[in-house]
Amino acid sequence: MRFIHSFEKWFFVVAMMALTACNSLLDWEDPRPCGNGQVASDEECDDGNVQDGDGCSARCEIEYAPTKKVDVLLVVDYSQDMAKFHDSLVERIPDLLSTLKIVRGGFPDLHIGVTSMDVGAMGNLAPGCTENGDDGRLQKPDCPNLPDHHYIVDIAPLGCDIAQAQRPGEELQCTGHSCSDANCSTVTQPGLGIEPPDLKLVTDGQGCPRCRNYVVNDIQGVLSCLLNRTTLACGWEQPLEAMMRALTKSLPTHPENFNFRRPDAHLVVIFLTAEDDCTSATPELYNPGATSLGDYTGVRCWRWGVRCDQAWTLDSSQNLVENYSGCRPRTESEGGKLRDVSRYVNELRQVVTSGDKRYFIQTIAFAGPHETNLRVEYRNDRWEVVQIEGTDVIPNLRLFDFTWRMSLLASDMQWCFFSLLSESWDAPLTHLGQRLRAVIERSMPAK
Ligand SMILES: [Ca+2]
Ligand SMILES: [Ca+2]
Repeated sequence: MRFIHSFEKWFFVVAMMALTACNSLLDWEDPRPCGNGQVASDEECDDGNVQDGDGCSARCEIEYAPTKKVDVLLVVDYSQDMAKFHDSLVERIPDLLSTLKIVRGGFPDLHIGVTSMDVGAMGNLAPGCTENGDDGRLQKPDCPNLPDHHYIVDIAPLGCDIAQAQRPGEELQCTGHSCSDANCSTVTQPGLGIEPPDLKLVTDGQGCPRCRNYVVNDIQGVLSCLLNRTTLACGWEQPLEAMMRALTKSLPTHPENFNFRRPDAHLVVIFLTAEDDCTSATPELYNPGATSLGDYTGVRCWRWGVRCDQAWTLDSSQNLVENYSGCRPRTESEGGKLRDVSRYVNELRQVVTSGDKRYFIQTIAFAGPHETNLRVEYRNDRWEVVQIEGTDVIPNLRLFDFTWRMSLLASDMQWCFFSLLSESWDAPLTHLGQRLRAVIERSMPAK
Protein backbone atom coordinates (compact mmCIF):
# COMPACT_ATOMS: atom_id res chain seq x y z
CA MET A 1 0.00 0.00 0.00
CA ARG A 2 1.29 3.43 -0.96
CA PHE A 3 2.27 5.65 1.89
CA ILE A 4 0.56 9.01 1.77
CA HIS A 5 2.45 12.00 3.12
CA SER A 6 0.52 14.19 5.49
CA PHE A 7 1.00 17.10 3.06
CA GLU A 8 -0.37 15.06 0.19
CA LYS A 9 -3.28 14.03 2.35
CA TRP A 10 -3.96 17.66 3.15
CA PHE A 11 -3.77 18.58 -0.52
CA PHE A 12 -6.09 15.73 -1.40
CA VAL A 13 -8.68 16.85 1.15
CA VAL A 14 -8.49 20.48 -0.01
CA ALA A 15 -8.74 19.40 -3.62
CA MET A 16 -11.80 17.28 -2.90
CA MET A 17 -13.43 20.16 -1.02
CA ALA A 18 -12.78 22.45 -3.96
CA LEU A 19 -14.12 19.90 -6.39
CA THR A 20 -17.32 19.33 -4.49
CA ALA A 21 -17.78 23.10 -4.16
CA CYS A 22 -17.90 23.38 -7.93
CA ASN A 23 -20.98 22.62 -9.91
CA SER A 24 -18.95 20.95 -12.59
CA LEU A 25 -15.39 20.14 -13.51
CA LEU A 26 -15.49 23.04 -15.96
CA ASP A 27 -15.46 25.46 -13.04
CA TRP A 28 -12.32 23.87 -11.69
CA GLU A 29 -9.55 26.45 -11.53
CA ASP A 30 -6.34 24.94 -12.88
CA PRO A 31 -3.93 24.88 -9.93
CA ARG A 32 -0.89 24.05 -12.05
CA PRO A 33 1.71 26.73 -11.39
CA CYS A 34 4.12 28.46 -13.68
CA GLY A 35 7.12 26.25 -14.42
CA ASN A 36 5.37 22.90 -14.50
CA GLY A 37 5.58 22.64 -18.29
CA GLN A 38 1.80 22.90 -18.82
CA VAL A 39 0.34 26.13 -20.18
CA ALA A 40 -2.63 27.11 -17.98
CA SER A 41 -5.36 29.40 -19.29
CA ASP A 42 -3.79 32.45 -17.65
CA GLU A 43 -0.23 31.69 -18.79
CA GLU A 44 1.22 32.86 -22.10
CA CYS A 45 3.82 30.10 -22.06
CA ASP A 46 5.35 27.52 -19.74
CA ASP A 47 8.77 26.14 -20.59
CA GLY A 48 9.02 23.95 -17.50
CA ASN A 49 11.23 26.31 -15.51
CA VAL A 50 11.06 29.58 -13.61
CA GLN A 51 14.07 31.20 -15.29
CA ASP A 52 14.07 34.51 -17.15
CA GLY A 53 15.97 35.09 -20.38
CA ASP A 54 15.04 31.90 -22.23
CA GLY A 55 11.99 33.16 -24.14
CA CYS A 56 9.46 32.40 -21.38
CA SER A 57 9.82 34.38 -18.18
CA ALA A 58 9.66 33.24 -14.56
CA ARG A 59 6.08 34.61 -14.59
CA CYS A 60 5.18 32.52 -17.63
CA GLU A 61 5.02 35.56 -19.90
CA ILE A 62 6.56 35.48 -23.38
CA GLU A 63 9.79 37.48 -23.48
CA TYR A 64 9.60 39.79 -26.47
CA ALA A 65 12.48 41.73 -27.96
CA PRO A 66 12.44 45.25 -26.50
CA THR A 67 11.01 47.80 -28.93
CA LYS A 68 8.67 50.75 -28.99
CA LYS A 69 7.76 50.19 -32.64
CA VAL A 70 4.24 48.98 -33.42
CA ASP A 71 2.90 48.26 -36.92
CA VAL A 72 -0.90 48.26 -37.22
CA LEU A 73 -2.51 46.71 -40.31
CA LEU A 74 -6.25 47.02 -40.92
CA VAL A 75 -7.79 44.54 -43.34
CA VAL A 76 -11.17 46.00 -44.25
CA ASP A 77 -14.34 45.29 -46.08
CA TYR A 78 -14.79 48.38 -48.29
CA SER A 79 -18.37 47.65 -49.31
CA GLN A 80 -20.81 50.50 -48.97
CA ASP A 81 -22.91 49.02 -46.18
CA MET A 82 -19.78 48.92 -43.98
CA ALA A 83 -19.55 52.73 -43.62
CA LYS A 84 -21.36 52.77 -40.28
CA PHE A 85 -18.97 50.15 -38.90
CA HIS A 86 -15.95 52.08 -40.18
CA ASP A 87 -17.29 55.11 -38.29
CA SER A 88 -17.78 53.07 -35.10
CA LEU A 89 -14.18 51.89 -35.22
CA VAL A 90 -12.74 55.35 -35.92
CA GLU A 91 -14.81 56.77 -33.03
CA ARG A 92 -13.11 54.35 -30.65
CA ILE A 93 -9.53 55.08 -31.78
CA PRO A 94 -9.03 57.41 -28.76
CA ASP A 95 -9.47 54.33 -26.53
CA LEU A 96 -6.24 53.04 -28.03
CA LEU A 97 -4.36 56.32 -28.28
CA SER A 98 -5.05 57.47 -24.72
CA THR A 99 -3.53 54.26 -23.34
CA LEU A 100 -0.54 54.41 -25.68
CA LYS A 101 0.16 58.00 -24.58
CA ILE A 102 0.88 56.83 -21.04
CA VAL A 103 3.34 54.11 -22.08
CA ARG A 104 6.52 54.53 -20.06
CA GLY A 105 9.02 56.38 -22.25
CA GLY A 106 6.37 58.01 -24.41
CA PHE A 107 4.10 57.24 -27.32
CA PRO A 108 5.16 54.21 -29.43
CA ASP A 109 6.64 54.57 -32.92
CA LEU A 110 3.58 53.80 -35.03
CA HIS A 111 2.91 52.68 -38.58
CA ILE A 112 -0.78 52.31 -39.53
CA GLY A 113 -1.88 51.00 -42.91
CA VAL A 114 -5.10 49.75 -44.49
CA THR A 115 -5.62 47.07 -47.12
CA SER A 116 -8.71 45.52 -48.70
CA MET A 117 -9.83 41.88 -48.78
CA ASP A 118 -9.72 41.75 -52.58
CA VAL A 119 -6.84 39.65 -53.89
CA GLY A 120 -8.66 38.56 -57.05
CA ALA A 121 -9.90 35.05 -57.78
CA MET A 122 -6.74 33.06 -58.53
CA GLY A 123 -6.83 33.95 -62.21
CA ASN A 124 -10.53 33.24 -62.74
CA LEU A 125 -12.49 35.89 -64.59
CA ALA A 126 -15.14 36.19 -61.94
CA PRO A 127 -17.48 39.19 -62.07
CA GLY A 128 -15.89 42.23 -60.42
CA CYS A 129 -12.55 40.45 -60.02
CA THR A 130 -9.23 41.34 -61.59
CA GLU A 131 -6.14 39.14 -61.74
CA ASN A 132 -4.89 39.86 -58.21
CA GLY A 133 -7.31 42.55 -57.02
CA ASP A 134 -5.61 44.97 -54.63
CA ASP A 135 -3.11 42.17 -53.91
CA GLY A 136 -2.46 43.32 -50.34
CA ARG A 137 -1.43 46.80 -51.48
CA LEU A 138 -1.93 49.46 -48.82
CA GLN A 139 -4.90 51.52 -49.89
CA LYS A 140 -5.07 55.28 -49.99
CA PRO A 141 -8.17 56.85 -51.49
CA ASP A 142 -7.96 60.58 -52.11
CA CYS A 143 -6.48 61.60 -48.74
CA PRO A 144 -4.82 65.03 -48.88
CA ASN A 145 -3.93 64.75 -45.20
CA LEU A 146 -1.52 61.89 -46.03
CA PRO A 147 0.28 63.39 -49.03
CA ASP A 148 3.39 61.28 -49.55
CA HIS A 149 2.85 57.72 -48.37
CA HIS A 150 0.27 54.98 -48.24
CA TYR A 151 0.46 54.49 -44.47
CA ILE A 152 0.55 56.66 -41.37
CA VAL A 153 3.93 57.22 -39.71
CA ASP A 154 4.20 58.75 -36.24
CA ILE A 155 7.59 58.22 -34.58
CA ALA A 156 9.95 59.90 -32.13
CA PRO A 157 12.95 61.74 -33.64
CA LEU A 158 16.43 60.34 -33.13
CA GLY A 159 19.78 61.89 -32.33
CA CYS A 160 18.60 65.08 -30.57
CA ASP A 161 18.14 66.15 -26.97
CA ILE A 162 14.67 66.22 -25.43
CA ALA A 163 13.99 67.57 -21.93
CA GLN A 164 11.26 65.30 -20.69
CA ALA A 165 9.56 64.02 -17.56
CA GLN A 166 6.89 61.41 -16.91
CA ARG A 167 4.99 60.28 -13.85
CA PRO A 168 3.89 56.63 -13.75
CA GLY A 169 0.54 56.22 -15.51
CA GLU A 170 0.66 59.72 -17.00
CA GLU A 171 1.65 61.14 -20.37
CA LEU A 172 5.22 62.07 -21.14
CA GLN A 173 5.72 65.85 -20.89
CA CYS A 174 8.47 67.74 -22.74
CA THR A 175 9.79 71.18 -21.79
CA GLY A 176 12.21 71.66 -24.68
CA HIS A 177 14.21 69.93 -27.41
CA SER A 178 16.96 70.42 -29.97
CA CYS A 179 15.30 68.37 -32.75
CA SER A 180 14.72 69.42 -36.36
CA ASP A 181 13.42 67.77 -39.53
CA ALA A 182 16.91 66.28 -39.97
CA ASN A 183 16.30 64.10 -36.88
CA CYS A 184 13.38 62.50 -38.70
CA SER A 185 15.61 61.00 -41.39
CA THR A 186 16.60 57.93 -39.47
CA VAL A 187 19.52 55.87 -40.61
CA THR A 188 19.32 52.51 -38.94
CA GLN A 189 21.32 49.32 -39.00
CA PRO A 190 20.70 46.61 -41.60
CA GLY A 191 17.88 44.29 -40.64
CA LEU A 192 16.07 46.96 -38.66
CA GLY A 193 13.06 48.96 -39.76
CA ILE A 194 13.69 51.97 -41.99
CA GLU A 195 11.41 54.99 -41.89
CA PRO A 196 10.29 56.70 -45.09
CA PRO A 197 11.95 59.99 -46.07
CA ASP A 198 10.40 63.45 -45.80
CA LEU A 199 8.88 63.08 -42.34
CA LYS A 200 8.07 66.40 -40.75
CA LEU A 201 8.90 67.42 -37.21
CA VAL A 202 5.86 68.50 -35.23
CA THR A 203 5.20 69.15 -31.55
CA ASP A 204 2.46 67.13 -29.90
CA GLY A 205 -0.01 68.26 -27.23
CA GLN A 206 2.51 67.49 -24.47
CA GLY A 207 5.25 69.58 -26.05
CA CYS A 208 7.13 66.52 -27.32
CA PRO A 209 8.69 66.41 -30.81
CA ARG A 210 7.32 63.79 -33.23
CA CYS A 211 8.11 62.89 -36.82
CA ARG A 212 4.96 62.46 -38.90
CA ASN A 213 3.89 62.10 -42.49
CA TYR A 214 0.36 63.39 -41.99
CA VAL A 215 -0.29 67.09 -42.06
CA VAL A 216 -3.42 67.35 -39.96
CA ASN A 217 -2.68 66.79 -36.31
CA ASP A 218 -5.12 63.92 -35.96
CA ILE A 219 -4.64 60.20 -36.59
CA GLN A 220 -8.42 59.68 -36.42
CA GLY A 221 -9.02 61.98 -39.39
CA VAL A 222 -6.40 60.27 -41.55
CA LEU A 223 -7.66 56.83 -40.68
CA SER A 224 -11.21 57.88 -41.44
CA CYS A 225 -10.06 58.95 -44.92
CA LEU A 226 -8.16 55.69 -45.51
CA LEU A 227 -11.35 53.75 -44.74
CA ASN A 228 -13.49 55.94 -46.94
CA ARG A 229 -13.47 54.13 -50.27
CA THR A 230 -16.63 52.66 -51.70
CA THR A 231 -15.88 50.59 -54.74
CA LEU A 232 -17.24 47.32 -55.92
CA ALA A 233 -14.60 44.75 -55.23
CA CYS A 234 -14.24 41.09 -56.07
CA GLY A 235 -16.89 39.12 -54.18
CA TRP A 236 -14.44 36.39 -53.11
CA GLU A 237 -13.29 38.01 -49.88
CA GLN A 238 -9.93 36.75 -48.69
CA PRO A 239 -8.86 38.75 -45.63
CA LEU A 240 -6.33 36.16 -44.42
CA GLU A 241 -4.51 36.04 -47.76
CA ALA A 242 -4.71 39.84 -48.08
CA MET A 243 -3.11 40.17 -44.63
CA MET A 244 -0.12 38.02 -45.59
CA ARG A 245 0.42 39.83 -48.89
CA ALA A 246 0.24 43.25 -47.20
CA LEU A 247 2.86 42.19 -44.66
CA THR A 248 5.26 40.35 -46.95
CA LYS A 249 5.10 42.11 -50.34
CA SER A 250 7.17 45.21 -51.03
CA LEU A 251 9.34 46.60 -53.81
CA PRO A 252 9.36 46.32 -56.76
CA THR A 253 5.73 45.21 -57.19
CA HIS A 254 4.27 46.90 -54.10
CA PRO A 255 5.87 50.36 -53.63
CA GLU A 256 2.87 51.35 -51.48
CA ASN A 257 3.97 48.85 -48.84
CA PHE A 258 7.69 49.68 -48.89
CA ASN A 259 9.03 49.69 -45.29
CA PHE A 260 5.53 49.45 -43.81
CA ARG A 261 6.28 46.23 -41.95
CA ARG A 262 9.40 46.75 -39.88
CA PRO A 263 11.23 43.54 -38.89
CA ASP A 264 11.84 44.91 -35.39
CA ALA A 265 8.28 46.05 -34.58
CA HIS A 266 5.39 44.51 -32.70
CA LEU A 267 2.41 43.87 -34.94
CA VAL A 268 -1.35 44.36 -34.66
CA VAL A 269 -3.75 43.09 -37.35
CA ILE A 270 -7.34 44.35 -37.22
CA PHE A 271 -10.02 42.82 -39.44
CA LEU A 272 -13.17 44.82 -40.08
CA THR A 273 -15.68 42.92 -42.17
CA ALA A 274 -19.25 41.66 -42.40
CA GLU A 275 -18.07 38.63 -44.43
CA ASP A 276 -16.12 35.57 -43.41
CA ASP A 277 -12.79 34.63 -44.96
CA CYS A 278 -13.05 32.61 -48.18
CA THR A 279 -9.40 32.11 -49.09
CA SER A 280 -9.33 29.06 -51.32
CA ALA A 281 -6.56 26.49 -51.51
CA THR A 282 -7.45 25.81 -55.14
CA PRO A 283 -8.45 28.00 -58.13
CA GLU A 284 -11.39 25.72 -58.97
CA LEU A 285 -13.45 27.10 -56.08
CA TYR A 286 -13.62 30.45 -57.88
CA ASN A 287 -14.12 28.91 -61.31
CA PRO A 288 -17.65 29.36 -62.72
CA GLY A 289 -17.08 26.27 -64.88
CA ALA A 290 -16.42 23.96 -61.92
CA THR A 291 -20.08 22.94 -61.69
CA SER A 292 -19.33 19.94 -59.48
CA LEU A 293 -18.73 22.46 -56.65
CA GLY A 294 -22.33 23.66 -56.90
CA ASP A 295 -23.91 26.99 -57.80
CA TYR A 296 -21.43 29.76 -58.53
CA THR A 297 -22.19 31.84 -55.43
CA GLY A 298 -20.65 32.62 -52.09
CA VAL A 299 -22.31 29.55 -50.66
CA ARG A 300 -19.39 27.59 -52.10
CA CYS A 301 -17.27 29.11 -49.31
CA TRP A 302 -19.54 27.45 -46.74
CA ARG A 303 -20.11 24.17 -48.47
CA TRP A 304 -16.38 23.64 -49.03
CA GLY A 305 -15.02 25.60 -46.09
CA VAL A 306 -17.26 24.63 -43.20
CA ARG A 307 -18.20 21.32 -41.62
CA CYS A 308 -21.42 20.87 -39.63
CA ASP A 309 -23.16 18.03 -37.79
CA GLN A 310 -25.21 17.43 -40.97
CA ALA A 311 -23.77 16.82 -44.44
CA TRP A 312 -24.42 19.68 -46.88
CA THR A 313 -27.47 19.02 -49.07
CA LEU A 314 -28.37 22.28 -50.86
CA ASP A 315 -31.00 20.52 -52.94
CA SER A 316 -33.58 23.09 -54.03
CA SER A 317 -35.82 20.38 -55.47
CA GLN A 318 -36.26 19.08 -51.89
CA ASN A 319 -36.00 22.15 -49.63
CA LEU A 320 -35.95 25.91 -49.78
CA VAL A 321 -34.54 26.24 -46.27
CA GLU A 322 -31.88 24.11 -44.65
CA ASN A 323 -30.54 24.29 -41.10
CA TYR A 324 -27.11 23.18 -40.02
CA SER A 325 -25.72 22.90 -36.50
CA GLY A 326 -22.32 22.52 -34.86
CA CYS A 327 -20.54 24.23 -37.75
CA ARG A 328 -16.81 24.89 -37.73
CA PRO A 329 -14.05 25.38 -40.30
CA ARG A 330 -13.40 22.31 -42.41
CA THR A 331 -9.73 21.52 -42.87
CA GLU A 332 -8.10 20.53 -46.13
CA SER A 333 -7.46 17.05 -44.71
CA GLU A 334 -11.24 16.79 -44.16
CA GLY A 335 -11.83 17.51 -47.84
CA GLY A 336 -12.19 21.26 -47.40
CA LYS A 337 -11.17 23.52 -50.24
CA LEU A 338 -10.38 26.66 -48.25
CA ARG A 339 -6.82 27.16 -47.13
CA ASP A 340 -6.37 25.94 -43.55
CA VAL A 341 -6.58 28.69 -40.95
CA SER A 342 -3.63 27.05 -39.16
CA ARG A 343 -1.40 27.75 -42.17
CA TYR A 344 -2.00 31.48 -41.75
CA VAL A 345 -1.33 31.19 -38.03
CA ASN A 346 2.09 29.67 -38.77
CA GLU A 347 2.90 32.17 -41.51
CA LEU A 348 1.92 35.16 -39.41
CA ARG A 349 4.06 33.97 -36.51
CA GLN A 350 7.03 33.91 -38.91
CA VAL A 351 6.41 37.58 -39.69
CA VAL A 352 7.06 38.52 -36.05
CA THR A 353 10.11 36.30 -35.65
CA SER A 354 13.48 37.73 -36.66
CA GLY A 355 16.46 35.46 -35.97
CA ASP A 356 16.26 34.60 -32.28
CA LYS A 357 14.09 37.65 -31.57
CA ARG A 358 10.38 37.44 -31.14
CA TYR A 359 7.93 40.33 -31.42
CA PHE A 360 4.42 40.63 -30.09
CA ILE A 361 1.47 39.92 -32.38
CA GLN A 362 -2.19 40.64 -31.67
CA THR A 363 -5.04 39.96 -34.04
CA ILE A 364 -8.51 41.44 -33.55
CA ALA A 365 -11.54 40.69 -35.69
CA PHE A 366 -14.55 43.00 -35.88
CA ALA A 367 -16.88 40.69 -37.75
CA GLY A 368 -20.25 38.98 -37.78
CA PRO A 369 -21.13 37.06 -34.61
CA HIS A 370 -19.68 33.60 -34.07
CA GLU A 371 -22.69 31.36 -34.75
CA THR A 372 -22.23 27.62 -35.05
CA ASN A 373 -25.82 27.15 -36.23
CA LEU A 374 -26.37 28.22 -39.82
CA ARG A 375 -29.58 28.75 -41.76
CA VAL A 376 -29.33 28.55 -45.53
CA GLU A 377 -32.13 29.65 -47.85
CA TYR A 378 -32.84 29.25 -51.55
CA ARG A 379 -33.86 32.67 -52.86
CA ASN A 380 -33.72 34.17 -56.36
CA ASP A 381 -32.38 30.91 -57.80
CA ARG A 382 -29.46 30.67 -55.43
CA TRP A 383 -28.53 29.40 -52.00
CA GLU A 384 -27.45 31.95 -49.43
CA VAL A 385 -26.34 31.77 -45.82
CA VAL A 386 -28.96 33.84 -44.02
CA GLN A 387 -27.81 37.15 -42.60
CA ILE A 388 -28.38 38.10 -38.99
CA GLU A 389 -31.92 39.41 -38.94
CA GLY A 390 -32.27 43.00 -40.03
CA THR A 391 -28.58 43.38 -40.97
CA ASP A 392 -26.17 42.83 -43.85
CA VAL A 393 -23.96 40.80 -41.52
CA ILE A 394 -23.40 37.06 -41.78
CA PRO A 395 -22.05 34.74 -39.07
CA ASN A 396 -18.31 34.23 -38.89
CA LEU A 397 -16.41 31.00 -38.29
CA ARG A 398 -12.98 31.26 -39.91
CA LEU A 399 -11.86 34.63 -38.54
CA PHE A 400 -13.14 33.48 -35.16
CA ASP A 401 -10.99 30.36 -35.44
CA PHE A 402 -8.02 32.46 -36.53
CA THR A 403 -8.22 34.97 -33.66
CA TRP A 404 -8.79 32.13 -31.22
CA ARG A 405 -5.65 30.35 -32.42
CA MET A 406 -3.67 33.60 -32.30
CA SER A 407 -4.84 34.60 -28.81
CA LEU A 408 -2.44 34.17 -25.93
CA LEU A 409 -4.80 33.90 -22.96
CA ALA A 410 -8.23 32.31 -22.77
CA SER A 411 -9.70 35.63 -21.60
CA ASP A 412 -8.53 37.38 -24.81
CA MET A 413 -11.54 36.03 -26.68
CA GLN A 414 -13.74 38.36 -24.63
CA TRP A 415 -12.37 41.24 -26.72
CA CYS A 416 -10.22 40.13 -29.67
CA PHE A 417 -13.15 38.63 -31.55
CA PHE A 418 -15.86 41.25 -31.50
CA SER A 419 -19.29 41.19 -33.10
CA LEU A 420 -20.05 44.15 -35.34
CA LEU A 421 -23.56 44.05 -33.93
CA SER A 422 -22.46 44.70 -30.33
CA GLU A 423 -23.98 47.85 -28.93
CA SER A 424 -20.91 49.10 -27.14
CA TRP A 425 -17.57 49.19 -28.93
CA ASP A 426 -15.72 50.18 -25.76
CA ALA A 427 -13.84 47.00 -24.97
CA PRO A 428 -11.60 45.94 -27.87
CA LEU A 429 -9.37 48.96 -28.44
CA THR A 430 -9.12 49.68 -24.72
CA HIS A 431 -7.89 46.13 -24.12
CA LEU A 432 -5.57 46.35 -27.10
CA GLY A 433 -4.00 49.52 -25.72
CA GLN A 434 -3.55 47.95 -22.29
CA ARG A 435 -1.96 44.84 -23.78
CA LEU A 436 0.42 46.85 -25.96
CA ARG A 437 1.39 49.03 -23.03
CA ALA A 438 2.09 46.00 -20.84
CA VAL A 439 4.15 44.27 -23.54
CA ILE A 440 6.23 47.37 -24.36
CA GLU A 441 6.88 48.25 -20.72
CA ARG A 442 7.78 44.79 -19.55
CA SER A 443 10.29 44.23 -22.36
CA MET A 444 12.05 47.57 -21.83
CA PRO A 445 15.52 47.37 -20.33
CA ALA A 446 15.47 48.20 -16.63
CA LYS A 447 16.66 51.72 -15.84
CA1 LIG B 1 1.82 26.09 -15.89
CA1 LIG C 1 11.80 30.22 -18.68
